[in-house]
Amino acid sequence: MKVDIIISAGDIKEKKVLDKTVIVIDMLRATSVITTAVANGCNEVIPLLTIDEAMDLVREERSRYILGGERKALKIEGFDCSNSPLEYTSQLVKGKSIVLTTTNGTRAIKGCEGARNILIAAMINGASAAIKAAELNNDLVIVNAGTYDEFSIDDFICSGYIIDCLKDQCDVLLSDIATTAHYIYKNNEDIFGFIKFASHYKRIEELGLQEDLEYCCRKSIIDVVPEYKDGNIRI
Ligand code: 3SL
Ligand code: MG
Repeated sequence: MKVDIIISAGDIKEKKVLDKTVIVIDMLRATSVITTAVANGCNEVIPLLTIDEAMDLVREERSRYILGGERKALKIEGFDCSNSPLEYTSQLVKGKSIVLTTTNGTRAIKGCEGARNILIAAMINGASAAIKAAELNNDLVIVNAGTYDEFSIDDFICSGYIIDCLKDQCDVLLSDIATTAHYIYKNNEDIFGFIKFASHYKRIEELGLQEDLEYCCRKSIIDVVPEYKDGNIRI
């Protein structure tokens, strides 16, 4: 299986993802939110690009939905939840549809339309995402959401972790960037220690969200792998 990496939502090219398996990563924090919400029993997550689209969708049946997401890492006015995975408890999300709009993560997911399978992953479900990708037995592109169209250390090292898990499952042919991500991970397996260098880590820390950072760095504590298909994310 060939494995490649795209470094930000702004770098996705249709021909690179077409008919491939894609794993989308925004470990800080959108794909950690989605994985947690799905594992905690929500019906679906609907990723949308804009606040207006999200508001319009929930207007008629407000109680069916949880509106979640962020702009500049902060909760959006009129929304129920911000983009903290710890808010998406089973008590809150069970049986609900979550409408999510975030700066980079939801854009990365929607940007991969055209891929054969679009898996959602983070550190917290990395091993299961690798197993699922191996089962799909198709060339793999790991799409990093990145931060404001720039390379992001956090998503890159998470890619390295998933590649490491994938190597236990099947033979892989890594592109140069995938080899680099794996090398970085093997030399920095303490994710929490390493992502301190990421600019987005500093932003989340400034907001006092230390618990989010610790949670998002945990390895493979969840075994579900959400998949985006026809506008919805489900198991
Ligand atoms: O950019 C995104 O999609 C978010 O995950 C960023 S934040 O961590 O919520 O600020
Ligand atoms: Mg991010």
